[in-house]
Amino acid sequence: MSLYDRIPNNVSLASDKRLTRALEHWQPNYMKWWREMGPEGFQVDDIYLRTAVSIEPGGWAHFDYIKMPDYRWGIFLAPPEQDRVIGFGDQYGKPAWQEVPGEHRNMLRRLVVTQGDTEPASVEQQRLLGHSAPCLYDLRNLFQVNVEEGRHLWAMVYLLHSHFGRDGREESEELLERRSGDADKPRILGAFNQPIDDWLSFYMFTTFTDRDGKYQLLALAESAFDPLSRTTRFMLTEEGHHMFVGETGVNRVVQRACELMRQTGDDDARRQGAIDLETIQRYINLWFSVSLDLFGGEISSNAAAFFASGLKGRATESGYQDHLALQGSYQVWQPGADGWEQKEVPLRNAMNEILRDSYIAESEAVLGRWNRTIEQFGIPFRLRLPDRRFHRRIGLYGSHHFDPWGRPVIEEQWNARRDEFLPAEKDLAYVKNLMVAVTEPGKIANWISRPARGINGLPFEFEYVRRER
Ligand code: BYC
Ligand code: FE
Ligand code: FE
Repeated sequence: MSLYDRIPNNVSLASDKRLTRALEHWQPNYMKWWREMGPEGFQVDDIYLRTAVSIEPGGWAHFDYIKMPDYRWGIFLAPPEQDRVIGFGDQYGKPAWQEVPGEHRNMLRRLVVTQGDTEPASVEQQRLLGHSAPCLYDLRNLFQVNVEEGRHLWAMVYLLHSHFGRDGREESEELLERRSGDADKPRILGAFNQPIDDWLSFYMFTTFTDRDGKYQLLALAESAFDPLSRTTRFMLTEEGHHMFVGETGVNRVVQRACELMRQTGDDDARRQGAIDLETIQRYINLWFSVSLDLFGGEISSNAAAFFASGLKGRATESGYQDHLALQGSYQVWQPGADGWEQKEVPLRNAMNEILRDSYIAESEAVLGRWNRTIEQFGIPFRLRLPDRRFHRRIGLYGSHHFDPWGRPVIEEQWNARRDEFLPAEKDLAYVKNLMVAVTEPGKIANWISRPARGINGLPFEFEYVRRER
């Protein structure tokens, strides 16, 4: 099979010789990376996966058993919008660009590379989880997320190869060379170097970190660079499933803890082999805070430049009145003459914070749904999001300590109370200890509830992963 038969696409790959040649060179390196750094131990098994084979509504939901290395990583752009114009910034109202303007080339390449880098990073972070899946349904969902993140890498590499020439080809190779958590060649952004060693971390990551992905993609979908806008719009259609896996995953862990506490009358969920709500709270504190860092600094001249030049907008620009954002200002809590105070920041410099606000609002809604589950069991405990200042490394709050309510704490207090706020060694060890693979169809580990329904209308008992014996 020729390359363009193997790569489902709507970018006329068959007639684009230059792009085909570039991808032909890159693809074997990608496969080498996938075998080395992709899901360990499951490369020869049959997985019931969904493959996007076209952008038509039906072409999307093609389900079949497939071995992961045979997955058809495709290149898809959302359909072109006729006469699309730039929706914000200094070029507001002018025609969107089909090519990269020379003066924005470096900034744009950096955005594409940063976005692209997160995709393989997440696959690397999750590569050992298959060995401890609570059931075949979750195992399959992990792999579905992994192959789609692989496809997201293809999406960014497509942009690099078709619009950034030799630099783009070099960057594409480097995307396969950096490694999550590596001391010498780490991934670019903080959260993508954080280990994901247990399934609760995986559900937290797909709830909170994939949701950063959603908001960053929404902001890039506004881009004046039309190929980036169309690529990210198609990626967004996949993000929904990743966040679903995360949110329902955490919800099932919460549900199981409540169920066991109610059934046995024992308030100590751990004694029943579940994950206690306090530990779940500490995991939320960790993953929400590292994901908040992904929005960058509160006051950012980079963000202002991205906005001014039309490279990156706000999530859903059409929801705003003023697309120039030259006039207004934004209140940011920052160090002043007499300690911390609210101070105004020119709107364009606050774009990271504005995007973070939309993200926090949506995350609150997720917490509301988890709390409804707890409420249904009549248990008074409530989960909550930590304050945005808590446990930050990037931005204004990164060099200070705050408790989960956002109150400043001195270093000494922070050290004394750290294990109350964030997963402690003994929490991680407890959770890790629960992580034992359950591979029999229809069975599930004790610490998590069954999902409400299976995949593609199939029952929970379906054999979503068939191990090669
Ligand atoms: N870690 O002006 P500032 C996804 C750097 S997730 C390390 O405040 P800026 C996915 C920054 O680079 C979505 N470094 O920030 C999810 C800058 O460095 P320089 C990924 C950081 O530039 C799950 C300096 O600090 N997409 O898709 O406005 C699974 C000052 O920066 C971090 C994108 O990120 C950090 N957290 O914003 C799979 C979209 N934050 O210039 C996939 C593309 C900041 O001093 N990227 N720095 O060397 C961007 O839009 C921007 O690069 C950022 C940073 C929003 C990330
Ligand atoms: Fe992604
Ligand atoms: Fe994702």
